[in-house]
Amino acid sequence: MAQQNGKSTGDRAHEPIVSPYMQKYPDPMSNISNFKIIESTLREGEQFANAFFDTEKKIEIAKSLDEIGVDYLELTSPAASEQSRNDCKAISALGLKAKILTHVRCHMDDAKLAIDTGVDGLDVVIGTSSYLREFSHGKDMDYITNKAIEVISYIKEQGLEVRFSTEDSFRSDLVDLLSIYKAVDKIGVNRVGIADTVGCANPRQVYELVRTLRSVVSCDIECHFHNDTGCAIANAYAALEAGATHIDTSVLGIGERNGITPLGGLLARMYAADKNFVMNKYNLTKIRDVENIVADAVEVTVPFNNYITGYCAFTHKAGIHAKAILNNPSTYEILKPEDFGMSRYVSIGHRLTGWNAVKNRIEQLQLTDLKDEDAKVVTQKIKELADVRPLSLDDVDTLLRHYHNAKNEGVHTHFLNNI
Ligand code: AKG
Repeated sequence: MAQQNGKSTGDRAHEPIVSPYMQKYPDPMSNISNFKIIESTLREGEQFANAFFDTEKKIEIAKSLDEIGVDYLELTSPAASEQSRNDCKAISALGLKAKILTHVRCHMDDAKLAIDTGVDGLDVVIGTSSYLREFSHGKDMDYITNKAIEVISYIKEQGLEVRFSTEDSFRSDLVDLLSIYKAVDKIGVNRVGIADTVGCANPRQVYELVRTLRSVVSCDIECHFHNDTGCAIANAYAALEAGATHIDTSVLGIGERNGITPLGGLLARMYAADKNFVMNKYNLTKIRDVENIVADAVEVTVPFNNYITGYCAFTHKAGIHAKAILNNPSTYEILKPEDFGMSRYVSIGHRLTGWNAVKNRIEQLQLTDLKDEDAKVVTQKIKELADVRPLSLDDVDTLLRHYHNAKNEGVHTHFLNNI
């Protein structure tokens, strides 16, 4: 870390019993307190530019995600390659708590191949926007609907769970979408999927589409959001509010282009909405482990401002913030770092520092002879020095210790004047 910090000791004695961030009134449409995660690092994540996961790495990631308690793992199609097919078999045979899905084109050959791998279910997809119909597969809506019915019926006959999704949903014709979802709902598909394939949707559009769809189908609704315009988490939240039941995520959000809704970011958002639900269902302290595994595997560093695990996610700097945080962390935190296996830091070696934070460091160092007045004069000295360059925690500690010794010898004023 570029900046060294002192750990705070604040408590939450005055924390309200009911979280102020929760939905205030019951909303029968909303699933923010009842949703499932389809974790797609081993499918969408494989589409990230740097990704290459060998079987061993896939198993390590799968087990790590299973420890968090995600509901499903989605794997690359067995039609992609021989190794992808073997990996579907290997992960299905692990006996994880999460259900195993693989993601296939809306095609009988792919469906047959996938069923033979031992997965629990198939996520079937086909493009429905005019872009994809014209420039990708070249099929019209009648063909797509008939093919969807054939493939879904076959998968159901084999006793597997099946989801049908329209790729590029937000640039597809609404009447086309609702007609095909209605048709597949009628034959008993388990879920329909909405995909913001190009990351063009905003939360309001998501809310409207999911809400409309909710009134048309009785099956579950899964949503998949790309993050090209920075809305992937907000869109997932809006989808759940509108009645979606399942959200696709990947670790660190990795995926095609700049990826999709990140697992950690979604869990942070949902924790703020319903902490009890999220904490009872998911092991939040394991997020950092899986992020480190994936970051390492795809040769990226976890971003400094990453949700929850970024190095400054729980670092407080400004003197006013530090004072309040030390009295009660809820003043400037909606996420409790301990709930995620993380620690809070109060940064003190800079010119924005305040004497309360310095006093807190004095207490941590057990320099009990130093009083408030001492903390105030040393704070002034830190500010003076930090106007030239930021100080490390070591620098601050050394200053405090030397000041403490100088005070015991009665020469502390002289000491400070001569630095
Ligand atoms: C996308 O459309 O971006 C996908 O990756 C497919 C999503 C889906 O299967 O719903």
